[in-house]
Amino acid sequence: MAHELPSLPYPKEALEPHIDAATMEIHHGRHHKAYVDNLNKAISGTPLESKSLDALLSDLASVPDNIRVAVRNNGGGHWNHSFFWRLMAPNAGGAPAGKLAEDINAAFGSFADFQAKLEVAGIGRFGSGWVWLVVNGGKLEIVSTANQDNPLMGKAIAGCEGKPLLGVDVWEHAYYLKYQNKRADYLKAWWNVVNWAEVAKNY
Ligand code: MN3
Repeated sequence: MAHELPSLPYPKEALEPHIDAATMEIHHGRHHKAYVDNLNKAISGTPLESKSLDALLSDLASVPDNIRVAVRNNGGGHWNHSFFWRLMAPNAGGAPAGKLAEDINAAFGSFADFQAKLEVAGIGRFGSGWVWLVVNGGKLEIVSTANQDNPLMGKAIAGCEGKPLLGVDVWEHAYYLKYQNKRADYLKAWWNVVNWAEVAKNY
């Protein structure tokens, strides 16, 4: 079955003023849609059509050479954005609770230290990519990937591994309309929309 663009779990203006409606509309309706369409085009007529997206991305080595880059970029783009929309919510933000909060404090020193480290990783990603909180071998880690790579792809391809709990898109298309070149301001604002209940569910 063909991959499908998921609906946004809230209206496009719901994350205002932190993430503007125009950015959400273009990001979801054009960028994410293009990843879905191009993934479907790449795997059309191949046995990969019946594989789940997670299975495709965690075994890119088995994808034929001639479509591997297309599957990596567009399959990664589809996965990353489907994950990203659910990590945000209106009237969200604040701080995590429970075991997730305790483990973040243990791994990074404090919630504020965790936020600072994630912002540094996001600012430090040259060009386009993502910054992630993952659990890897039972430990929480902050990692980043280029382009539409993600930790599911594994160390050999993405340069990191682990189960993503949270991911922030640091491509310019995620923030340029409102924040222009100020990625640091976007990352600071993003804390106001993070849906900690969803992050905890991923944990
Ligand atoms: Mn994006």
